[in-house]
Amino acid sequence: MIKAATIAGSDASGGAGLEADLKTFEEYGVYGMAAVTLIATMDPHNNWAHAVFPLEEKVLRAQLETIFAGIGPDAVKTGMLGSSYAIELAREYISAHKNRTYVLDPVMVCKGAGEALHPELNRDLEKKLLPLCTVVTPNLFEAAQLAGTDEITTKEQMETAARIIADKGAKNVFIKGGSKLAAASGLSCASDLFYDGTSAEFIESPLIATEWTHGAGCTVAAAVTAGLARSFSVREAVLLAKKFITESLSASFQLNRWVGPGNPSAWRKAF
Ligand code: PXL
Repeated sequence: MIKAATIAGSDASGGAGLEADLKTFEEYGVYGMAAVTLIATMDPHNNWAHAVFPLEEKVLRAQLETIFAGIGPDAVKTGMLGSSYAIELAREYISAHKNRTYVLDPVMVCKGAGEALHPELNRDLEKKLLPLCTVVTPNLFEAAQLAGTDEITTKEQMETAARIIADKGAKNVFIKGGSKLAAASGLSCASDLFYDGTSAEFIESPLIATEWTHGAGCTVAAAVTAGLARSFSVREAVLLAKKFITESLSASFQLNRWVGPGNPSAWRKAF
């Protein structure tokens, strides 16, 4: 059995975080494991305000022992880490793992825009995890943070950021421009950028008109992870992940008045 692990936060609403990762792994026929870094909750009595409850360092270490020493994943993904000890533990276990296929989803924000959740951790993540990863999957906000550039609103700026991020140690960079880039630069398609350290390639899909995109970033990165676990090349894994998220978002739905996720099972009908 092919196995993948996610080191990520739990999203109690089920659409993002490790819940999205495990659903996606399952769709790829990959056995999923999870080390929970924190639990994110949303308050229905206070306009869906987010709260984050980190798990203790020893609880995270015990889970990583289970997964890495006890089993051994074919690929690993990190999502929301939320503390400097979670970043350090991820570095320790991933760098010691002999089969190091690692997707770094540098989760800094929940909604793909706005203020970084833990700005003080961004540098730590860049120093300790970026040089370890097979591919990093930032959205536009995270790409600008990692590259140290101004806000990214054009394809040219995306390409510049990808080159800077690769220079900082990432072997491959996949920037999720998606609907945000389309809105910022008036495009009619969802454009993402794949950069393999040598050449940059825009990967485009029709823009899906939905506001229910919760968890889309996590799902894309999890799909890349599962593809790599199945021994696809990085480019193949990225191309398939793009198809996967397009189907998922085509079947997105509203959960309540605040939030709605994609549906990762939608590709069963499409392929
Ligand atoms: O979509 C980013 C994200 C990642 N991880 C967790 C989250 C969210 C957004 O809500 O809750 C646990």
